Amino acid sequence: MEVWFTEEWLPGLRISCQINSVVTRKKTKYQELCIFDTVEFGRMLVLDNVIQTTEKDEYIYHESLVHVPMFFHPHPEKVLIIGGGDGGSLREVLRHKSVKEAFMVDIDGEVIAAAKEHLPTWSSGFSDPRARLVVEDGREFLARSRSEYDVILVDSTDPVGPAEVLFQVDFYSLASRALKPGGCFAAQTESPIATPELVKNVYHRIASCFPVAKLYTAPVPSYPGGWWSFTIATFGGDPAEPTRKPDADFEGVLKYYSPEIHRRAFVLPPKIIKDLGLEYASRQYSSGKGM
Ligand code: AG3
Repeated sequence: MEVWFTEEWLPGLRISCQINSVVTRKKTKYQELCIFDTVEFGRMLVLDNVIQTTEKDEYIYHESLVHVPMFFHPHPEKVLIIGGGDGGSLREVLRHKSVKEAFMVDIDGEVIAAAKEHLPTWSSGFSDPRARLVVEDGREFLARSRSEYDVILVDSTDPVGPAEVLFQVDFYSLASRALKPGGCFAAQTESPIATPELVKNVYHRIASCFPVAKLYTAPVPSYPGGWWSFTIATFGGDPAEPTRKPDADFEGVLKYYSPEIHRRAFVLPPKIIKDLGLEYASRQYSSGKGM
């Protein structure tokens, strides 16, 4: 008998994946957690029926979310990840040898426990002495921080349920206050194809709290529309231009990120620039300066 998992991407559009086995399935205090072994995407984490991360394409998402801000920052030492309980973002952060402490604050300790047990590819950083795992509401954690972090990353679920607060202006202004001068912020900001209105609103909320905010994208085949956005925000400088390259200060081999991909991730097609109201991006075109 064939078993399939289906996520509703949009009313009228679903994605289905055939499952080889159900690794675990439980109701946590916050959400329903499932880990499947799928035929095409390999191991997959699903929360409340929404695909969070898959073995096949997680490197594209995590390397994009993490390395664009981390290679923009000249010397990131103290990093905060909000969400990201599977560990994929933490794993990537810890590859930067400059990092002395990396906090991962997830509201759901059962996601962290399940990742430790069943998602070893993602959670390999949990045992690193620089890792600080905290089970708490990310907004509350942030509200206590002032000028503390070099980089803050938001690796959240979609803006429904527990993650809704992580998409509000109030949260972005707490993030801007929690960064050191010269710090930078990046968040996953949903699908420019499936939910452009949402991406537009979220981008502009972030942009209202920082002097510089830019949208960048990457293909993530298991997420709605297959194309995903991220927003990076800084207090100055152009985040599309990395200040460092992967070198001796970086551990291991990259699968998606390169300095070239970094710059190109910011190049957006005219329709997205217009639909999302990203005037800065068309100015870049018309000035003839490219990226
Ligand atoms: N966080 C982003 C997941 C969003 C997926 N949305 C969807 N499938 N509708 C993923 C966490 C990975 N560390």
